[in-house]
Amino acid sequence: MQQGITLDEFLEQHSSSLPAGSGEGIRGLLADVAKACIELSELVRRGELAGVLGAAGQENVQGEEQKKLDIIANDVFIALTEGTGRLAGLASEEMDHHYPIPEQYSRGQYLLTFDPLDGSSNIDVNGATGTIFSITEHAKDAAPMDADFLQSGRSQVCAGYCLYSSASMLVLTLGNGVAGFTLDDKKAAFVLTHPNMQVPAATNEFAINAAYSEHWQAPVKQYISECVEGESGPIGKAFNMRWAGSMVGDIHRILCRGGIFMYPLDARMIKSGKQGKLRLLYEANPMGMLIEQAGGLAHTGLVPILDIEPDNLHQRVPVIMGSKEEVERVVGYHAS
Ligand code: AHM
Ligand code: MG
Repeated sequence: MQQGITLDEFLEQHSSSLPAGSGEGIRGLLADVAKACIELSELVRRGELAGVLGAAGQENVQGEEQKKLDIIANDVFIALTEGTGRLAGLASEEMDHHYPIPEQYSRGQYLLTFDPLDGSSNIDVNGATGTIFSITEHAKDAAPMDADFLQSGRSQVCAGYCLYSSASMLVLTLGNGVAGFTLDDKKAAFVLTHPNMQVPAATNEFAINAAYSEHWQAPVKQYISECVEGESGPIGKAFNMRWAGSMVGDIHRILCRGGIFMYPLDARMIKSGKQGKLRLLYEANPMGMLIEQAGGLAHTGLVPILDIEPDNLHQRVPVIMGSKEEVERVVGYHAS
């Protein structure tokens, strides 16, 4: 892969990685997604100057408080994709049901599922945030229903995220490795800076919100206490801990230097009938595809994330992903 080429040039060179006949449509769609990410990057950077900070004063379908930027980000994505003829529909964390393409526009053959602004509790404190997206095919002529979005992670044609941080970066997989592009603000274009991103198999860095440790289940309690025991413990390594408060921030670090990220099932979730915190379609599947494509593993503790057959648009799952050796260790603790 040639560093310094733009996302458009990269997509032109790599369209053979995409399913036969889908090259043009996917390239156009990814260009639309990139445009939306550039618009959001500008808004995030301007922050209070753009009047985008703070709460929106309403909740999403999952009862979570929405920030102004959650809603703005959702609207930007819809506005830049609905009239292109490339999408059959969109679904996001911020909408109760999928968004059908309005009748005045032609319908395309792809479905876009996305988390418009991940890590939204970081917005008001200038922390890392991001947009996560996943593209699947809609192989029917009829307009999609919610049920058409319920495709397993293995069906994703491509997936990625845009990180809004000290630099904005778009990280993408077309199912043939992972490439990272840095936003050149001056050119308003993403430029390939991180070809062939790989998650090292070994790591000594974990990411988990340790404030919930009293609620964790036995395998996670065991694993983290062994990490904290360091060199004298059973793993025999001194560990470091990081928690960005934004999955995009944490997964980006893991794609750059390795690590294990966990948002496990815990006793509070079980009590309230939830199967996890992170959403399968908007967060776990796209990030799982990126991590697997970079040589890592993405698991719930019981099954590989990408093998799950979704049963609900807003389904939540436990998430354990990153460097292979440590994910295998935690999965092993679940098995025993
Ligand atoms: P969001 O999509 O509503 O922002 O929620 C998902 C985020 C993840 O990015 C992050 O890993 C996690 O929630 C942080 O949760 P917590 O505040 O419990 O640590
Ligand atoms: Mg999120």
